Amino acid sequence: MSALQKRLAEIIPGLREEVKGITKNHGDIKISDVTIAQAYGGMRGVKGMICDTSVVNPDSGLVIRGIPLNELTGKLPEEIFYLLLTGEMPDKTAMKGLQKEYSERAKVPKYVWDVLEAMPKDSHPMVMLDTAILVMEKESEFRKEYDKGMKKEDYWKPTLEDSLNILAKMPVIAAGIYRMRFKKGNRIAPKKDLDWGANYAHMLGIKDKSGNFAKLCQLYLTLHCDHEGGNVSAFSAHTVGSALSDAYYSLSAGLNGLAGPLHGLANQECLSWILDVLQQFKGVPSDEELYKFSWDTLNSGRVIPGYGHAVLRVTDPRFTAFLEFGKKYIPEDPVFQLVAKVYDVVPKVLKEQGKVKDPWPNVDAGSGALLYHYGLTEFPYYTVLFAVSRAMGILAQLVLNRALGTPITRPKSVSTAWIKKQIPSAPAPQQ
Ligand code: CMX
Repeated sequence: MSALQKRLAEIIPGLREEVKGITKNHGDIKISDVTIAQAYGGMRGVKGMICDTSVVNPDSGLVIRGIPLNELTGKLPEEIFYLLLTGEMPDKTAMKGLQKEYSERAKVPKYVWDVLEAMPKDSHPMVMLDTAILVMEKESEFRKEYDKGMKKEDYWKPTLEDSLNILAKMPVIAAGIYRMRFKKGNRIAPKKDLDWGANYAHMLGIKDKSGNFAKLCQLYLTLHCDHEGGNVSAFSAHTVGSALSDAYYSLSAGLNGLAGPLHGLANQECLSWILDVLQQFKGVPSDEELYKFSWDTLNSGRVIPGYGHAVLRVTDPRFTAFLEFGKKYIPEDPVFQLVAKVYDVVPKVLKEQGKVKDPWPNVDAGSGALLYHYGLTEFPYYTVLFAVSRAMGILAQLVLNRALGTPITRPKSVSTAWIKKQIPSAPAPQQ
């Protein structure tokens, strides 16, 4: 048993006791009210589920296990996955153990490549990634053990096995998709001595003598790892997983949600918008030109991708981390310069329009420009990078939910006819 499995086996009984005690002794305490507007409005702000891996504070952004994101930007994704699961940073032995697990489990079954190669040549890279994960479902240790009659308190163990198997293979599959879909040549095999993020950069085959692309990959994988439990991808995976569908079904479902333009696909949309601006103005426009272009986007009924958030009400610290990376490594790049300029102009435009609750940039506003600089110019691929990282949070949440025996998700829906009955009738007009 590796250090991670061992540590979880030590922690989980205490977590179960804690949750049992809270629900038994304080289960009646009310934590949320729901208005009609919230019921029609995507349940925004309704507190109705638990997620211990991370919290998103409207006024400061992502906090992972009590640590603000800006204190974690230098960490390796392996450390982050350990932290998400256990609430602790791994020591050297635990880290090495996890890296060894990834390395031993990285071999992708041949049928995955056969399926990917049989897909239409113009399939979206996210469709390819989600298909690859789903087609591997037959490998699920959870399903095998469940079919054998495993005890409920053991559910988390094969779920962790499935999660490690998926995470080990994901960069290999994701890089393979990049090379296949964009005709970059043969797949590149992983190297045993590289960490998870550096290996992904290596397998993508992006030429970069400076080594900064590998640093960007590490940062990218760390920043996108988790964003509490209610976002579309995490919540979809949670709901599917709550039916005891295994990690392959759950993650694939969650990532299908990530592929939506209002969620993870916004990074591809965002770069496309930035490049449109550059093309229209034949370079970085003036503030006035950008101001007008932004208003034109809004007036044509479209959103400005990369701006706004369902929970955040400040600049996303993940955007800040990317901005700092750009300022340090590629300050002269015109696409990056435009991203920085958009940050000066667009919040003003969105505030003037007065509709958005959060006029500030989210994670997707800056990441594409950095990838583009290093030669990863195929922006339909960007959400795949997001997905490889977000798999860590989704799978960590699934393991913990299995450990706690979280029941099947089943909120109550109501009809508009029922809603109308809740509305007090207006007093009769006075004669
Ligand atoms: N540009 C233009 N209009 C925007 C906007 C933007 N960037 N962000 C929000 N709005 C609009 C909404 O469409 C909504 O308009 P209607 O009232 O006409 O429907 C209004 O402002 C109020 O929306 P909100 O309460 O501020 O935002 P929501 O919680 O409904 O939506 C989000 C959040 C992210 C979907 C939205 O801000 C958006 O569409 N942003 C652009 C896409 C994007 O960057 N998505 C990535 C988010 C991060 C991620 O999950 O990956």
